[in-house]
Amino acid sequence: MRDGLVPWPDDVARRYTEAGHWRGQPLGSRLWEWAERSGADPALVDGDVRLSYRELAETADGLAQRLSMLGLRAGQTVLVQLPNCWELVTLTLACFRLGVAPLMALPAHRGHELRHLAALAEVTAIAVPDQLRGFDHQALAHDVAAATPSVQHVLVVGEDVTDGSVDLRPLARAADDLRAARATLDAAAPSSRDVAVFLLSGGTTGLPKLISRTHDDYEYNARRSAEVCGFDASTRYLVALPAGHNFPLACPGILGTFSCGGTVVLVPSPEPERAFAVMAAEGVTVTAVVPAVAQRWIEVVESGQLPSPDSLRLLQVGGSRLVPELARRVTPALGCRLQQVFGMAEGLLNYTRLDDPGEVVEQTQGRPMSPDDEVRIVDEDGLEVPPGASGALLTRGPYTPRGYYRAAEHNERAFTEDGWYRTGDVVRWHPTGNLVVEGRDKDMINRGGEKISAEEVEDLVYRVAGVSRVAAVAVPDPGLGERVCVAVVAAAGADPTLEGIRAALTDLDVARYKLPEHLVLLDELPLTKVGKVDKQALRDIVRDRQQAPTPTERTDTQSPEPRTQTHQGGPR
Ligand code: OOB
Repeated sequence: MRDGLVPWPDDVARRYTEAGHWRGQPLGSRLWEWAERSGADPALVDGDVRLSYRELAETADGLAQRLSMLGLRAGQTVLVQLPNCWELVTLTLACFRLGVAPLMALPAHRGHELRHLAALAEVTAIAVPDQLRGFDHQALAHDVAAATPSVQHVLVVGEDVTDGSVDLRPLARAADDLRAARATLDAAAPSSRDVAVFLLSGGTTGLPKLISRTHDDYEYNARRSAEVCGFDASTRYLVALPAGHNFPLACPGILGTFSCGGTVVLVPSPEPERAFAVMAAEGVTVTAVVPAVAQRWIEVVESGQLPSPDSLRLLQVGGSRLVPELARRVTPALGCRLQQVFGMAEGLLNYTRLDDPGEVVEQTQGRPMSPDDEVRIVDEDGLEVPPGASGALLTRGPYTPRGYYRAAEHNERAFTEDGWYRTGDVVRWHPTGNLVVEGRDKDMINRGGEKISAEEVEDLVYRVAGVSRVAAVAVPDPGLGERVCVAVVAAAGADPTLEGIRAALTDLDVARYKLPEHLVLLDELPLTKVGKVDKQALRDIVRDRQQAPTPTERTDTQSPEPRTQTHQGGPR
């Protein structure tokens, strides 16, 4: 087993196996079970590329064989930063076959994030597109490779594969000798207790943590999700969110759809024009989105810009809080059922069920999917709160790992001694036995489902000239739920501006979604009695500032520079 992994205790693992949750089988061998069951049925659609189950298995085997000729071995890791494309799916499956773990970065990540991930996991290869939305990922991947001694290959998907990169596409085709390739891969199959995939934590401290998901636990994650969500061979699932995120990957997502013989359809983004056209053309029946996307889709239909997607039966919404008012509009506008999903890359998944009454689907975030998910809601002293009261959510279960990868110190805080994961979410039980997410006690900003660690933003802004002290908090936003606000105490004589801070962070090669969108200049930060920044008091100050007229509108100001600044025209 890899060093830095925190396994489940043996007796617990035995229990999960006896219960049938864990099958003792690597995900790569499931691939061939699927192919034998659904052979000629369509498995994957990406534009003009269509792969049947048999073709998918053969392509993954061929790719696995060629990656192994490049030197990739079981126990290694590949940093994967690909957009939604068939190559991402086949590469993931090829890695499963080899026992190589794909580490799922997001297309929005830049050098700051990728360098950290590549070093932490000591990745052997990096897989990127040549270009994406005008950004040169290939050049960035080579920069990261140069800074990371373990990296041996940059694998590139695209037309413009430069010298020194490996063109991935020609590798992703069936092996010349199908049987031999399959037999060799079967013989070297990884243990089901090994890491299948690394997911990223939203992170509350510094840079993202790595979540190791084993073949056993992730296979169960996808298969049980598919059961709860009523997936079957007629399911046509649209991947609209970034495919490396847990939600579209395995909740039930791509792997859950494969587990029951349905079809996975890929689009590059949830942008409605394209997504709706593909849904119509491919007869998509289910998809997963974040609330900000659900809102946009509802609006384009309600305003008559686009007809509602006819074939859609189920819309899964999760990743951040869905307000009941928006939840109520889903079915009338989109003509499909709503399912709320409260999940996390760390494991625990809660779903409203398909036969739940409207009230439950609109007002709660569902209940755990597994009979062996354990949930506790506790107060500040770690004691269970009375039924219906809100408190901090702790969880353990058959697909919630007992620790982050290579993060011993952090694990002491994030997990209790007896293995409960402190989710950082504040929840309560609804009388119907479902969970309601009330808020969180973790220092994180949830920007339309994209999780941003306040501490990471603070660490970065501290590096900007003219900043003496900084604290990052979320400010409410009607579209995205939250945006990043930084409160800054300027250094003597300095006059930091929002645009200056954004430019400095861009120079540090930080993903764009983390750039602060509001700045509040203060003479001092509010502190708690023990001298820590009082984030609650700070949120109140920020809210009051935003409600007050801006200094430029005031007549009594001496300051030529507004004290509260908001970024205009940023990405939605
Ligand atoms: C999903 O996973 P992550 O790892 O990006 O983020 C997890 C965190 C949760 O701890 C919670 O704070 C928040 O995102 N969250 C929600 C929510 N779903 C997630 N907050 C309120 N309401 C919800 N429905 O976001 C994720 C993973 C798998 C499936 C769905 C979402």
